[in-house]
Amino acid sequence: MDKSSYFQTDIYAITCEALSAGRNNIEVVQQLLAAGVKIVQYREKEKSKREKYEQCLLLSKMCKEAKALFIVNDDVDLALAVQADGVHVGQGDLPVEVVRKLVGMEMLIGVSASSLAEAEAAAASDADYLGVGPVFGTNTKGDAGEPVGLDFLALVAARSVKPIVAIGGINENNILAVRNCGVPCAAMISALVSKKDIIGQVSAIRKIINKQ
Ligand code: 3NM
Repeated sequence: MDKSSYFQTDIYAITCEALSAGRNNIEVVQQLLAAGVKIVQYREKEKSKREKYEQCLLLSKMCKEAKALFIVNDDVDLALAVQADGVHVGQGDLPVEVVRKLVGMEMLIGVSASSLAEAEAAAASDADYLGVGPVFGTNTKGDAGEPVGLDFLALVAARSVKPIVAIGGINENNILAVRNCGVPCAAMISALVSKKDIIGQVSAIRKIINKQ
């Protein structure tokens, strides 16, 4: 599968060990991959670079074996060191054109956008996809800002020639509304990693999507 067609898949899972009900990121990603999730982002705010590196080395290998994309949040050096498929940067990180110079042409670059100006800049940049949010309120990211809402998501989706990943407060109760905005791919942290039965949760979400 061409790398950018992964963003037509339904679920973009993001790690967060602190929300993972006592499990580590490796155990959680094992479950996500067993559930058939095809995009995994490593996002970990509470570990040293060395600890993140050790986890990412293993996760990168696990994702390759499962034919899932492995994307590293923020750390361009970490993404390069573990030969990740992609790196995701926010508005406060290095500019996309600088990231592109560092990672070369092969690696996917995702960039977060929460306003039309940011979405337009991302569209004109070397980014491969846009993360748009927070769509709904979320407790997972303290500085996520006010929700952008579904109308905004639909507007950005209609204008964008690049794939969009919706993020922020998405769960089994609102994922259909997200998809109805023309955005097939939803990023989720708490709605996945905090569940005891991750495989069951992914299958419940997919049942909802497939009933559409
Ligand atoms: N980025 P949950 S919202 C990591 O709006 C992140 O860019 C956001 O976690 C953005 O699925 C967010 O638990 C947190 O709401 C998403």
